[in-house]
This record gives sequence, C-alpha cells and structure tokens, in this order.
Amino acid sequence: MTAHVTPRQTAPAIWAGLTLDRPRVMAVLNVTPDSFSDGGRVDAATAIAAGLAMRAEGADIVDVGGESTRPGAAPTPPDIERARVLPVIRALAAAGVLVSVDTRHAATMAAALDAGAAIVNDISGLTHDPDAAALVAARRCPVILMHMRGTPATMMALARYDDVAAEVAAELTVLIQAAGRAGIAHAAIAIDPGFGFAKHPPHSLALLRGLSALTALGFPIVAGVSRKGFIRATGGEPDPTRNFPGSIAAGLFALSQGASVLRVHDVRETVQAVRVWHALIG
Ligand code: HH2
Repeated sequence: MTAHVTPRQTAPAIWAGLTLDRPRVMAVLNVTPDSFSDGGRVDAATAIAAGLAMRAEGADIVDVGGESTRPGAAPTPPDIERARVLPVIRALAAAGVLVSVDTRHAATMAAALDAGAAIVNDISGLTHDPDAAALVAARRCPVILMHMRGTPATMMALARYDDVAAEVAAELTVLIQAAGRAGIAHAAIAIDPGFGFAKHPPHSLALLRGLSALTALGFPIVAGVSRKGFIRATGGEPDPTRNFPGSIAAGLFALSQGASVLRVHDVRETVQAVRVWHALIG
C-alpha cells in the first residue's frame, strides 16, 4: 500500500460542531435483536427512552444502528434497518440530541439525515454502497470512516497483518482519498481503527498501542473499544455487559494516544472517567 495523504500536524479543533478540546463520548444505541453486547432493543419507545437517558448521562453523540455487525452476522435488509432506526432518530433529533446513524446503506443514510441525523457512521468507510460517498458529499455532513476488511461475514478470515497499525493507517488513507475524490471535505471526516473488525484480539491490542500511526494522518479519531472481543479476551470476563472496567482501561489509553471520541455502551461511567482523566492531563 503506497498511497498517502499529506499528514496534517494536528487534527482539527472542531468536528461535527463539537470542539475537540476535550474528549467526546458517543453512546451506542443498537436497535437490533442480535447485537453482540446489547441486542434485544427493537421497540422504538424503549430505544428512544434509552437514547434520551444516554444524553442525560452526558453523551455528546448518540449513535443509532439497526444492523448488527458482530463477526459472522448475516446482513440486515436495508428496509428493515430503516424501519428500526428512523422513528428513533426522528424522536431523538427532535429532542435536540446530536445523532449519528450507524449504517452501510446509502438509502438508510439519506433517510436518517432527512429524519434529523447529523453524522454518518459507516463501518465500511463508504465502500459497501456505491452511492454512499456521493450522498455524504452532497449532504455535506460529517462522516466517520471506519477500517475493516471484507464484510462482517468474511472479515475474520482477512485478519492477517505484519504491522497492523501501519497497514490500517495505509488502508484508511485509501478511504480518505476516495472520500476526497467524491467531494467530501477533509473537515467532515473522522477516522476509526475499527477495533475487532478483521482484527483478532492481538491485532486490536497492537493497533491501540500503535494508534499514533493514525493520529499522524491528522483527522479526529473515533475509538470503539467498548465491550469488544479483545477486551473480553484480555480481561477474562466473557459476559459483554460486565466489561466496563476493561473497556474504560482501553478507552482512556486510546485518549492518551490521541483519540478524540470514545464510542461506548456504558455512558454514565465513561463520562465520569473521562472527566477525571481530562482534569488530570490538564
Ligand atoms: N463497532 C460496532 C458497530 N459500529 N462504528 C464505529 N465507528 N466504530 C466501532 O468500533 C463500531 C461501529 C460494533 O459494536 P456494537 O454496535 O456494540 O455491536 P453490533 O455490531 O453487534 O451491533
């Protein structure tokens, strides 16, 4: 992989209207029956109440998703995905919540933006749907480009790296360049290492350790370490819902390595930890 963009010395001070002078917390709101860590929330009223509670607990962004992307997951038809997420996005946005939509499908992105979502979060880095990049460019919305290889169904067979941080940085660079060619402004872009996506636990650990390879690209970094398999494997707690201690250990480490946004399930606890961490680093 030889492509590269000219590194910017520092990430921008503002992304998605949020100043990045302090860490930001993105709350995970899965409206799915089968997400690995918190599935089973498909009822709109329950999901809306959960999203409002996350905002009250201090979340800066609520990330609404209607398709589980756990390893081996079967794809969700986009019309079912939309039926799950749109009522939730509409209600949260109407209540003033900054909403991102976690989707790989351009039609879902468009409908979610129409319903009031402000940010597109695409685990495929705008590669899954050929219409996605043009849509994001036309809407001029902030976007999270996440790294993975293959699809959730195939990704773990593609988890082979010599230098995971360098290879992820190079592959993210290709995504950034494609987004730029589609007309997406650099200021709209945040990048995400994609912990657990086409990465076995040792890869995720090495990637987190080597996060500076990504910060060197000069884009805000979103880190989704919460309840991921490498936390469960490393900390020895198989129950995803009991993985906050390991998740926050990795989350604070990610912040110290230059991440700007933590994508998390345990909002209240994370907000408290991040505030203390931020006060200490001054
Ligand atoms: N992880 C998941 C889903 N979307 N988006 C970004 N930007 N970064 C991530 O690390 C990320 C993501 C998977 O976690 P979760 O939503 O909890 O589970 P599931 O895919 O089973 O719904």
